[in-house]
Amino acid sequence: DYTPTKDDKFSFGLWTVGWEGVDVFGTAVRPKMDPVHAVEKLAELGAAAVTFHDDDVVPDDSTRGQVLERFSKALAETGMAVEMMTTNLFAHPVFKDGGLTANDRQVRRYALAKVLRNVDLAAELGATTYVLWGGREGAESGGSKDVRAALDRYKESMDILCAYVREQGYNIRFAIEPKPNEPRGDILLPSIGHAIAFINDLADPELVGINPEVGHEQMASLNYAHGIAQALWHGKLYHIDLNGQHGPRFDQDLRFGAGNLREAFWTVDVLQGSGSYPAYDGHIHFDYKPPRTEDEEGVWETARGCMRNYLILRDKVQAFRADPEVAEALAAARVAELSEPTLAEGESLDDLRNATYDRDALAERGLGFERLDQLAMEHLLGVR
Ligand code: GLT
Ligand code: MN
Ligand code: MN
Ligand code: MN
Repeated sequence: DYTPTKDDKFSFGLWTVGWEGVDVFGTAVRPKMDPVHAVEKLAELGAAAVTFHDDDVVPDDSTRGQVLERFSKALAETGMAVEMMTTNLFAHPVFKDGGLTANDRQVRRYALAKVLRNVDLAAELGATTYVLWGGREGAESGGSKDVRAALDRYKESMDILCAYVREQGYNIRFAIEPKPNEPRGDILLPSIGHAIAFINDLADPELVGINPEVGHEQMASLNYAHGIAQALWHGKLYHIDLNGQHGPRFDQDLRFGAGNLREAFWTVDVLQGSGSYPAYDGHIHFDYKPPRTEDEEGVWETARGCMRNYLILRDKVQAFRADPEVAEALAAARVAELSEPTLAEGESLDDLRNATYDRDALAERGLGFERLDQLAMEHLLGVR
């Protein structure tokens, strides 16, 4: 009946259900939510873990210890884990030109110190992933940001953070979250591909992967399911932010399954291990915003919806993959043939060059992709 349990490994950012609804055009529509209440409620709904920014939970003042104690007690009582933590390097005005890549060196030093302090907290709470979303790392105009210098500074910080985690012996990996724009006009590391290329130039690339968000890739008209498949291929999918988005427009952060439902289906297919590839085994993490129209009951409805939609889609994907007619259509579409090396073992380039190819006959063959896609659609529509 699509009721989640802890084995499903669902996880929520505390800033998601806790979003008060402040947007560019309006003030808060919901009161502040006590993080302890959010943990209790999410546990009751079947989630296994929460994630948060330092500022979502722990104030930067003398009450820090006390607040943490109360929060840890709630985690223990509900059996909820903290699987990921992150740093708020975007809300305070000090970060108006970014954190780790701000032009102002003092701001960069402050930002790095803020991350370091919370990496300690993440280790203490048992989080194994530390996310860096650089929403303010970017520019609105051409001359204001020396992109190559900014990347030098980004790398400098990541190298310092990796060395620190090694030194302390923490069981933590970093995950960079790409986004093309919003709040900055143009954000650095705007897509999955940009981020992976950057990571490969770090001193300790093994410690750094990515945390791609559905809507962020779709804002750039990119295919999320393809994006995470490539990230898995590189061994870089360290974490995920699932949500919903209606194509390229402002960041909607809808609940998972809303917006581009077909891409949600293929996303779950990739995460479940499509074809011969292994499944993603991290937490199924939701990063969305309950729309401003909702009161608290509506907020829990959206949280329930994220998990139910994942479970329903998981069912649909499994049924699709188990359907004999789908197996036939896959064979007709030569999908498995793509796993055969183009040059067989022992073959020379001359074998390849000297073979005869009946170009017209090859060109004539249809691929039958539409039949395969129609079958997927019918599973998704619930008529198969
Ligand atoms: C912010 C952003 C998200 C990021 C969060 C992590 S913060 O809500 O919109 O996409 O994942 O820093
Ligand atoms: Mn996100
Ligand atoms: Mn988003
Ligand atoms: Mn968001």
